[in-house]
Amino acid sequence: MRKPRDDRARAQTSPLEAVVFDVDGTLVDSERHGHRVAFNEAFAVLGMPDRWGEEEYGELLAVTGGQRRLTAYLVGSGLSQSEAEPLAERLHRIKTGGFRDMARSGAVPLVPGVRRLVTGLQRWGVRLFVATTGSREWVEPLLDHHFGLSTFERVVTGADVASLKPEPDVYLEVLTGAQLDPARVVAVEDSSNGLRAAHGAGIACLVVRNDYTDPDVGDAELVVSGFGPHARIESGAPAPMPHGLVTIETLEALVDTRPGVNAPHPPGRRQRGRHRRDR
Ligand code: XBP
Ligand code: MG
Repeated sequence: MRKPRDDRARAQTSPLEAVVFDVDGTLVDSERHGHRVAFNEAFAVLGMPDRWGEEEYGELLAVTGGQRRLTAYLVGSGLSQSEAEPLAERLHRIKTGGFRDMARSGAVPLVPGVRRLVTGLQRWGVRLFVATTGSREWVEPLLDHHFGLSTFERVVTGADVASLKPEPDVYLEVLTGAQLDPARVVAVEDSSNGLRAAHGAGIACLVVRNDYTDPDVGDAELVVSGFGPHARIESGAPAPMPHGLVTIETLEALVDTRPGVNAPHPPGRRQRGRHRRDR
């Protein structure tokens, strides 16, 4: 693998200006033994018999945002919307406090190999951002514990936008806030909701699969089995992965296949084909 040259030189010559990382399932392995446990503990605190099993939780993840997930589950369990919403809010407040404590204590592990990629990108001078559906109350202590908050130029969470993934709002907020050209940005995600959000903002997307990743991610510029070493390309354009590692070279290869035109387009509708390179 190439040795880092002068960061400024590389950042200026690289087609990759910024990388936007999703949190749950991408930076951290947080759902099965983290959020799901915190939700079950919140049910117990309120004396409710509900417990989300590992398989059931994988299906519930189709709804992004813990409070929305709880509301949808409670309505699905027979409560009216007006009964479900306040209960979901109470449960989510308890859950968020519990997960924040887990995050602070180091009980939520990194996804294997992601630290190497983050520090490598940092060394090359690539700007780093976070775009998550999760709640700032636990997102910040979690990122601080693992990376130090200063690693990311901006952290956009679910509370900062009107609509959650798969809507593109969190990614659009990163782009506009940092005045980034989507053609020079790559998103790193683990779910079809995240993939659709990135594409809705006109950003190329690398999906790193985990055991909760749903099958509908074939639209991603690249799908890999992990960050490596020994990770495999599962679908998408061939991209360099030296020693089975996702590196800056892997991500640089994706900025040339961004979906559609430069400007972000309405969520859900993607123009296919290569984008105009008006640089
Ligand atoms: C995944 C989510 C979040 C978490 C739970 O977020 O949908 O809702 O499951 O966190 P990401 P909250 O975009 O990082 O994959 O309870 O705070 O929502
Ligand atoms: Mg995720």
